[in-house]
Formats: sequence, C-alpha cells, structure tokens
Amino acid sequence: MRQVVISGSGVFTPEAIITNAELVEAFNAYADKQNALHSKEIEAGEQEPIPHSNEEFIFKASGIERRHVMDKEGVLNPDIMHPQLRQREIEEPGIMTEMAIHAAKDALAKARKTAADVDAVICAASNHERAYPAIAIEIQDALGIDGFGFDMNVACSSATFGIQSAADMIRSGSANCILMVNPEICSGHLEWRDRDCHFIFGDVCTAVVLEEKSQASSDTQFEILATRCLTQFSNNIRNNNGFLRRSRPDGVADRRDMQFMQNGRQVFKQVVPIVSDMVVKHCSDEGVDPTKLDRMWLHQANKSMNDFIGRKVLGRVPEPSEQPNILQEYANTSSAGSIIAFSQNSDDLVAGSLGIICSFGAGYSVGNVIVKRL
Ligand code: CO8
Repeated sequence: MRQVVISGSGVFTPEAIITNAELVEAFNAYADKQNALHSKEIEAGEQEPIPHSNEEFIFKASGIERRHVMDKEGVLNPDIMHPQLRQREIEEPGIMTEMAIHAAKDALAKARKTAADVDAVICAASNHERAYPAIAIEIQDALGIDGFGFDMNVACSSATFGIQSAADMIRSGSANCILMVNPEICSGHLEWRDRDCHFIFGDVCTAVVLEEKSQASSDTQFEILATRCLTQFSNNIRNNNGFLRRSRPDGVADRRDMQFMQNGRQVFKQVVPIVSDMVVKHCSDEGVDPTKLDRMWLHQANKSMNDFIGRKVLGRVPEPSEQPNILQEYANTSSAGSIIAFSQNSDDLVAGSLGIICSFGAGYSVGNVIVKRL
C-alpha cells in the first residue's frame, strides 16, 4: 500500500494579542454598563446583574494567558463586544482565504513543494464564512493549484479528520499531494458577552502538506502510521447560527444560541475518558505501546484536560516536552490547536520517534493520527 507522510506544516498567527487582563477589563466595563442600564429591573429582582469576570479564574480554570485575534478593537469595546472585520469586495479574497494563504505558503516551503505539485486543497474548520463556493476552491485559486478542493467541518476535530481524508485519498491513488488548511476565526462566533466562555478562543490558521512517501523531499517528515476518527452526538457544545435563521418565526437577529454555547464542565467530564480510551485502544490495535509515545500533540482547549489525558495514555505524569501546550499563548483555536503544537514542537524529534496528533471537541468528535518521525 502507498505510504503517506506529513512533509510540511505552517502557522499564520494574527498580530493582535488580547491578554487576560485586557479581556477582563473590557468585559467588566460591559457588565457595569449593562447593569447600570437595567438597574431598575435588577433592584426589583426581575433581572440578575451580570457578574464580573476575573483573570485568576481564567488562568486557573483553563491555563490560557492570552489569545491572538483578527480584530482587537471591536472585541475590547464594551459597546461592541465582537470583532469588526472590514467589508470586502466580492472580487477580493475572503478573510479565511487570506489567513490560509499565509499558513499554506509556510507549509509548502517547508515541504519543498510548489502549487504545481499539489493535487487538492481541503479547508477543514469549525465554521466557514459562507456556504458556497467552497473556501477551499478560493484558496486553490489564490495559490494557483490545479485539481480540486472542498470544505469540511467537524468542529475542533476538523484538522485530524482532514488528515485522515487526505491520507485515504493519497493511499488510494486519487491524489499524490494534498494541502489541508484550518483557518479558524473563532472570535467571530464566540460570545464575548458571556463570562463563562469569553476567554476561551483565539484566531489562527494552520496548514499541513501530505504526500505520497516516495516523492517527499523535505527535511522533516512524519509518516502517518494510522488514523482513527470517532463521533458521538452531544448538544453540550453547540452553535445555532445556520442558514435557516431568517426563516425562524421570532425574527431575532442576535440571539445567545447563535454564538458558541457549551456546558463546559459536562464536556470536560465526558470527553476526557472518551479521548483517553480511544487513544489507548487505537495505539494498541496498531501495535504501538501508548506508554512509549515520545510526543503527544493534543487538542488545545484546557490544560487540566490535557494533563488528565496525558497521564492516562502514558501511565505517568508526562514531561512538558512530551506533551507541549500552546494554549497559554493562543487559547483554544478549535481544529488548529493540535497542529500548532505539532508545527512548533516536532523538529527536535529523532528518527523513529512516535507521536500522536489528537483532537477532540464538539460533536462530540475525536480524531487520532499516529505518526513516526522519518
Ligand atoms: N470569571 C469568574 N468566574 C467565572 C468565570 C469568569 N470568567 N466564568 C465562570 N465563572 C464561575 C462560574 O459562574 C461558576 O460559579 P458558581 O460555582 O458560583 O456557579 C464557577 O466560576 C465555576 O464555573 P465552571 O464550572 O464553568 O468552571 P470550570 O472549572 O468547569 O471551567 C471551563 C470552565 C474552562 C470552560 C472548563 O469547564 C473547560 O475547559 N471545559 C472543557 C471545555 C471544552 O473542551 N470545550 C471544547 C469546546 S471547543 C470545540 O469543540 C470547538 C467548537 C467550535 C469552535 C467555536 C469557536 C467560538
């Protein structure tokens, strides 16, 4: 059977940074304004005041210290509380394509490939700025790639499911080289006015080049030994802002459920055992001893969650270098998180080292990719 390698990866990091301190200051100003506006209802006991957010809570509960975003001013303006992205002409590349081009060029350069070598583009992300034409086709056009492109969405697991799809196509011979990109504008669908979740997400784009092993020539190659995907329906992480919103009888344009909603504690409790069991079983089924993994590039949602999973899989407390976290810098970037961790923490591994790229999140969904450094 044809073998598949990841021969390059890239990350586009937006320049603007929001620290926890800045975020909390803006949220608390928003809360004070709203509470003043509704003081009569609050005094009459008809409405609860909006409680303040708190930096210590955010760091302790999640491990997040800051996040990168495409627009900082709108998010931090207590009268706006969401990113403001400029209106683009229809002929201009969309914002997801713009982000993807940076990450894709980085990944292609590392893979020592040009657009002419690529057969297909997969744009795998947790939200797409429009339904059609596919963002992947716009990226394909912007980079001058022949062949085909398509979008896919499995929320936080989009990238690992994208890797499995690409690897399967390369193994079967329908493509030799695939660019898989993950432009995540989480700031657009995060509810910045809800203290339970306003700290969770950031924006970024990642990209990986996958190709048939014999044609790869890059310095750093990881052979894909096996992939496994798992989904199990849950409403604990949900967003209802679909194309049917105009057809709803209430006619409300800005409702809470149109942004990211989650029951975080339930997600934590339910997802950790699903992921640990899946990774251990997948490795064992593939003849890989999970306790001998050299590196785990895990989904970046919550530091404690990763600590639990790392301990369960390795059977001991992982060294920080064995399970690199990037969420302190980027926050949760949905499907891009495990790929940022991989891209920024894999060059040092020696030939023969074994690792997993593992994602988990809404769906629920879990994706696991077992790789070996060549
Ligand atoms: N400041 C101060 N206090 C707070 C704050 C805050 N900002 N937020 C909550 N509190 C309070 C709560 O009100 C609660 O108070 P009380 O005890 O009086 O009720 C108390 O702190 C504890 O709250 P929680 O129980 O919610 O706190 P946790 O310790 O559970 O931490 C976390 C919350 C960090 C959210 C944690 O539960 C977690 O990380 N869970 C896992 C979540 C996860 O992995 N989700 C995956 C989502 S990502 C995904 O699937 C992709 C979706 C698509 C992308 C969407 C982009 C927008």
